[in-house]
Amino acid sequence: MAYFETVNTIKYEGASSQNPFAFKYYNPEEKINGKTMEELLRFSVAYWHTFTADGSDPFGAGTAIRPWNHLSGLDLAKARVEAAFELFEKLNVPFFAFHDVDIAPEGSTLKETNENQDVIVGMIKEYMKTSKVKLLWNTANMFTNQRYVHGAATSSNADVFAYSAAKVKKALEVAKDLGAENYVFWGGREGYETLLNTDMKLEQDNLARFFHMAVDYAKEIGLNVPFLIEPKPKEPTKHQYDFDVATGLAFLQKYDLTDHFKFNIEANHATLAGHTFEHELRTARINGMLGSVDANQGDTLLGWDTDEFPTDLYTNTLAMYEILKNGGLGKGGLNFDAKVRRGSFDAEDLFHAHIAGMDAFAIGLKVANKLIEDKVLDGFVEERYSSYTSGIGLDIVEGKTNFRELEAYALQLNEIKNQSGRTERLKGLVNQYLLETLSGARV
Ligand code: XUL
Ligand code: CO
Repeated sequence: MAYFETVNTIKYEGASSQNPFAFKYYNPEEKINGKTMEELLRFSVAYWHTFTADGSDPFGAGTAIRPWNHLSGLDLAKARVEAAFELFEKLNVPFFAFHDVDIAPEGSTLKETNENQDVIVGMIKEYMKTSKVKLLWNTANMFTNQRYVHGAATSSNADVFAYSAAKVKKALEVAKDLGAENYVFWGGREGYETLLNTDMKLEQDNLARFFHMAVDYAKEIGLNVPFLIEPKPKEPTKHQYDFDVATGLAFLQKYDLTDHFKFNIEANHATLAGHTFEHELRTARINGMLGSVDANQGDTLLGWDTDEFPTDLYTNTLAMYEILKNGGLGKGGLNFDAKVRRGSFDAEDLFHAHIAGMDAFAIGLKVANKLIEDKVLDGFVEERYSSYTSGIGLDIVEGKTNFRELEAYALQLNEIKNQSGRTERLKGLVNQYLLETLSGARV
């Protein structure tokens, strides 16, 4: 049975196409520096937003019209798998990602929940035998159920810690079974509401203990994939422990976990933390910790995680700039942790949304690649820091000087001459590259 009957396979038709169900810029086979767009962008569909969510928000009921709405329980879960593989194929995406509870309903006991998982994982495995789509990552949802009211691995209740361990144990087995490329930890409730009732040190020590146990178990079952921490500053907690990349990195360093973990960086989480998306990507990149990306965007007028499809060309360009500078995403990908707006309730909107996001990232890739090829920013940055390539600057970076020598040097300086940072000139150049790449004037 077809769930999306009105939509055929989405093909690349080029920028002049007027077909709403065609890619205008994303051409999976087009090569950029020897690699195809498909290999460089590694797009992934988020199961939870696309198949499980119903368009409800804290103020209103679900609006999404989906061909599986009349079903429930395991029948619903099975229909979603069928629909998912139809959509993956029609969009020609190479990856998908899910939480345990997205794919199968929770039972009344942990044992029953695991049995439900087994049924659906078995079905997904069958589909994966004949489909090219792979699992970018899976994760355990340890935030929706009431039991996580005080957190999961950072709960004040040791029974919840144990239950959470059982959930991640199962999810790691699923990752192994389905050949996942990564495993993600998003600590939605690993934080606090008020310090008045919180033993912050014990909670953070316990989180580290939990991660070490996960590393040990993965080793035991032969699951050799990067573990990814997904930082977010808040929501649903007031303060989430892995606030941003810098905070997460300090945590991983303190608890000797850097060998096993990298970061899954989400654009909307970056902006909630008061950073740009590219800041978080850069912080991870320069520390060798960029693992994967949750591709979406927020809204500057809204102070929460709106998870919109990433259509902002400027931001996507700067994001792709960091990703290319990183030498790509390795085993990571661009996972659309993004949902159609509540008013976009038709099933076909799922296609429009992904097409818009994929095209927008393809543009970002092309522009970023040109900026790098022409050394537009690199050339400027190199020149800007050239004082560190000779004389006193070289002594500083080579660790060959000290305060006494630097004072002697400063005392004989008659004048300090700075150079303009040229912010506006560079912003203008990025715009020029964007427009010229889009119009085909710069190829
Ligand atoms: C929540 C969020 C999650 C993670 C996976 O803000 O981003 O969906 O990506 O748990
Ligand atoms: Co996310």
